[in-house]
Amino acid sequence: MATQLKNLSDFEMNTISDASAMKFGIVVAEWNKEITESLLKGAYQTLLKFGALEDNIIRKYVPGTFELVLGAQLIAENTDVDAIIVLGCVIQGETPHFDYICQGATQGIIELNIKYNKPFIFGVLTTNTLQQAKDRSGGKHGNKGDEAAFSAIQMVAFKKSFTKR
Ligand code: DLZ
Repeated sequence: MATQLKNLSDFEMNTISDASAMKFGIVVAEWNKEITESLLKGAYQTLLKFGALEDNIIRKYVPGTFELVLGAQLIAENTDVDAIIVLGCVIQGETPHFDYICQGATQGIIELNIKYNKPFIFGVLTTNTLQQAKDRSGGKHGNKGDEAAFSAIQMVAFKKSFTKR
């Protein structure tokens, strides 16, 4: 689990599928925008690096991580994307608010995966400090946005591998 052991941007080049025929949605929380814009940059550039076309990537913003679930559901219902990546950053404060937002977002994303039978990828940083978030959004531990994009490509390829002939 600990990210000290793994850089979030590390991957085996030859294990990632070609994304040129895939369509993606990305929902970005505006809370902690400095961090979430870096997550978006990582995710977007990684999708392009593996062949995704700019015209096949939809980006939408919501106010905070709590709204990511509805944002992702609305993309699923109104577009034909193959996968949706949600990007957010929740930083521990003085009250239990952190736990409620994280619990709501995680449970909501799990339910969307099952309801729509398509990948909804959890690219949300949940950290104790702003520095930990910086370290994981293009800093010394890599970029969770990159990791979310790899996972989206791999899950779309996984789903397509079951297509009936
Ligand atoms: C209210 C709130 C707080 C305290 N902290 C964060 C945070 O660290 N990261 C984040 O993405 N959003 C936070 N929010 C906003 C909630 O996600 C949500 O937008 C509001 O509670 C309105 O529903």
